[in-house]
Amino acid sequence: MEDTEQLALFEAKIASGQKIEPKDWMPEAYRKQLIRMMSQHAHSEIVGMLPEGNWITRAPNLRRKAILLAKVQDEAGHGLYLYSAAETLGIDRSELLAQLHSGKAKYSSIFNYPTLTWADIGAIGWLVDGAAIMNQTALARGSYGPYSRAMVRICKEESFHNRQGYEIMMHLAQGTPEQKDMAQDALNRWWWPSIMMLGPSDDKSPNTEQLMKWKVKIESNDEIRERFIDRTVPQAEFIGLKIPDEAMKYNQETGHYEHGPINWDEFFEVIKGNGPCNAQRLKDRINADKNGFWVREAAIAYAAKQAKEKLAS
Ligand code: BYC
Repeated sequence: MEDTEQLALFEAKIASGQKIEPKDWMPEAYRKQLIRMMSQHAHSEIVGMLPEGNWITRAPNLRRKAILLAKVQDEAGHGLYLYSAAETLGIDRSELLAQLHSGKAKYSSIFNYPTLTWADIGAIGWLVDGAAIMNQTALARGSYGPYSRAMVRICKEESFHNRQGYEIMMHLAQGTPEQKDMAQDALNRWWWPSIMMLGPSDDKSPNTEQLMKWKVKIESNDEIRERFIDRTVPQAEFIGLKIPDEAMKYNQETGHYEHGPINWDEFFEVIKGNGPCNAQRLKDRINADKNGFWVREAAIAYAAKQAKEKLAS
């Protein structure tokens, strides 16, 4: 078939809500955009393990430690589903990881901020996983089959992460004055980066228009941000914490909260590599990759041995 005919078929499928599957014809730009977005997403999952992993040995009790261990392990699993889903587009995960390690590929801006206290672990679960779910429940309705299906399970796990984070914050907010201050301080530091992680405002987002036409993105960055803020502000009020935005107010007419100006200069600096922890995160990720080499090699050798034995039997 001619490309124009194939393009018409592809567009008709998307318009009728059918999924695009790996063996279906797709425009090269669609494939490239998906690889960009899905690999960034996968990288965010495994880089996101680093700031949380820092607190596994310092969790305040055994129960918290077990929960945090399980959460960090879940993030590795999310990376695994997403790299596998990205590979269906004809790229190898070793190439994707090489792009991450060389600094060519991005990962979420949010993980370039430090986790200074235990309350930061609560703030990440509540705010970062909370923002991620808002985005990912929309992505679960997206047009590329393997990505949208990966999102379904990821969202279920992120909902649990979100609750565990909020529960940490609720506990601290009801604790001693020092604990409440710690929770408020974590909220002060994580609020703005969390609302920025949903991507630049729509007027500064070059990819949104095309991605929405292809139904890869179902909602724009600002639409998702609005939903996240509407859901989160009452949660902060409920546990007696204050959103660090003097301009934040509820608009009775629209039924939405209005926020103060977002520091997009900071966001663009962070995604250029100049955030507080970019260099550290990349260094730690590269080390994790090197230190895990023997594990991957042993796993491949074991799988090959098993396959050989199966053939021989
Ligand atoms: N960080 O045109 P735009 C998690 C880039 S992890 C860095 O709006 P798009 C978790 C963007 O790539 C969840 N870069 O882009 C894990 C583009 O640059 P390039 C992470 C960002 O794609 C462990 C430029 O800015 N979630 O939950 O239409 C522990 C212009 O942006 C960011 C995902 O990755 C950012 N925040 O929309 C705990 C979701 N935002 O590539 C929790 C998947 C924008 O053209 N991704 N940029 O050079 C998406 O949904 C979309 O890619 C975004 C951006 C909404 C993030």
